[in-house]
Amino acid sequence: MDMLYDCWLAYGKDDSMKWTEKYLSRLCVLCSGRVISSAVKELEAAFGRLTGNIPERISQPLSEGCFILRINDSLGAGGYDISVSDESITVMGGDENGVLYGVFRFLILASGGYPPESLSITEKPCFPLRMIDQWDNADGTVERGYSGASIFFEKGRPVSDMKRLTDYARLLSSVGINAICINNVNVHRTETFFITEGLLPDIAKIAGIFADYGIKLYLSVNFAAPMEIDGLSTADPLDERVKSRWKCTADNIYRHIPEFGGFLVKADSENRPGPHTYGRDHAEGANMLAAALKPFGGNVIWRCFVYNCHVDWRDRTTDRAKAAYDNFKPLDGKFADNVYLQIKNGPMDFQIREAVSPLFGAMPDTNCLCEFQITQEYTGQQIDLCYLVPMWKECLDFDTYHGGEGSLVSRNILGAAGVSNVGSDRCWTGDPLAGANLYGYGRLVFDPALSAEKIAMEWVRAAITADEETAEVICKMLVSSRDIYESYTSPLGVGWMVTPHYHYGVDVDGYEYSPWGTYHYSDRNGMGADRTKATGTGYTAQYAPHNEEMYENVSACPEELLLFFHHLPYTYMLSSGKTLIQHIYDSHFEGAEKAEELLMRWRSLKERVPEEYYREAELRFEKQIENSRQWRDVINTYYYRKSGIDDIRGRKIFR
Ligand code: GCV
Repeated sequence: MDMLYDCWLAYGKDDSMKWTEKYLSRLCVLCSGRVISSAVKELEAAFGRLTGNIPERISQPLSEGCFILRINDSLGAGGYDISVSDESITVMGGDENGVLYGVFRFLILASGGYPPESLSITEKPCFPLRMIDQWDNADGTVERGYSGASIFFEKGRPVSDMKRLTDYARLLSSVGINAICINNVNVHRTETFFITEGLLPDIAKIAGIFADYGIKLYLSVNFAAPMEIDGLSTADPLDERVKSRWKCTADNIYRHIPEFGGFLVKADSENRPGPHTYGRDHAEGANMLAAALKPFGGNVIWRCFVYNCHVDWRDRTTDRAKAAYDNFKPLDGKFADNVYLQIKNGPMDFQIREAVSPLFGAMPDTNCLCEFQITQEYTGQQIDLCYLVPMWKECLDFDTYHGGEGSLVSRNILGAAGVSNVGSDRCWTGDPLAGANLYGYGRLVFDPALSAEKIAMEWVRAAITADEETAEVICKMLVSSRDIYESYTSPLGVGWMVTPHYHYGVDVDGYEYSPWGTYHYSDRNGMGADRTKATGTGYTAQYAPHNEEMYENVSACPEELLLFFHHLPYTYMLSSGKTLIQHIYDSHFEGAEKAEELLMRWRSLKERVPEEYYREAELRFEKQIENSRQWRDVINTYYYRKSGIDDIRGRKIFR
């Protein structure tokens, strides 16, 4: 048994699921298909782990213990029902995927020590599209990857060993993921050719592995491919030659991969090509690709992460936060029905705290998806502990008020895409505790009503220990970790004080005079970006009236976002009775203390968690402490020097 590698599929890591042997010894499979075969393999693997034996296959349910699989359409796509009785366990799925999800759900909970009486469950996915985006490059690197090399590509080609990919497909489908885009949205030269004859057979092998687990494969494509591959002089989406090239491309892809999902596109963003070059808009660009895929049932997923990355910091009228809405809102209703807009959770870029993107709910006549970042680019890079489910949940639960009270983001989207945190490291995610984010992403987008605590607990019990007391401690560490990270990095939603480009560690002014549009505007009197209509960039007007008023009005603005929306004096009094500057000092001192407590709490578990887990995580907690101290001292010194105001508690601030 290799617990790091097994992640949350560590069946038999202790005695918790011994009671299931009686059922797993006989499998009665009353449905068929490639995904059902994967469900059966999983049950066989679990039984093999527990007993060393292979289950018997029976054609009729028996009364002395058996495991039954069947399909019942009424449960809906991806839905399932698990029922546990003295005689049998039945997993019914609304379709093949539903059966597979039900099997995994049962095994994960049973191996986490959840008792039989709690395992009779009926669930169905909230969204039809539950996607993972890899930012993997053909040369084996991973953009913003902190877990080793790519598991998809090496030396310019797709990998040939499918073992690791099969296990990845198992992990993803076990939490209900049904789509994956396997290459980086920044499509470089080699990856541009993934859609051509030379590479499609290899891509098709990968697609087959994922299809066995009910997961459709997508590719990120280069909008300028007709020029780069076919030598056309243009990539204009309205040019007939361009349209025809994409049609041939789609035709050829589906010949190799009948279950192909479609294209993911980053266009006119961060120097990537796109329709703007030809005076066309995003709808014209996306619809052209959508028309090529439509006959085969494919989709275009078009990213809304579009902004000017060459702004002049002197220009106070431009606000990067406004860009996605400004670009896409006017196009509502103009996209084809197989186009999905992928909107980042916040209007900037995956900061530890941002407002929720104003585009959610603002495009009622367009298919929208929410994009989350599971890989911890700005949130600790799988060194600092940062369980992200609470943040994603806040976004899905956010009331947009478009269409009246109760218009939650989760009701305005058809799915989600999460940027993967996985690489070739033994434990998949660099920090083994970051496995909670991958698991949590899948669970949350399957059912946004779940609490972050419940998800964390399920993961800890399945992946680390079913011992409730130990699991409780780890779960609390996870659930508090986002607030801790935030407290020593980004006061009150200001963001962007990270080391430029690398994005780990503090550099308060690193981005302050850059072309990226990411400023905190600190001066000797105060700090924060004024995004109000009254005196600032007018970003608040992109929200429905209820939210616009809340953000516009400094006393109604949620405190954690104060500096995201307002420029305030250091002497501004917060509801806690502290001044802004005192809050900054306190939060950074406390954050660094809490980072130390994390290590202490982890050390208290030394004898109670598997050794390999313990070691990998301990190393990272030690680094987190150093990181948090550096943040504390740099930020506190910086603001002391700017403001000249002392810490009322007289703690050590370097002058
Ligand atoms: C894949 C940020 C990241 C980039 C990333 C980009 C995006 O800017 O730093 O690495 O590129 O977002 O989401 O496209």
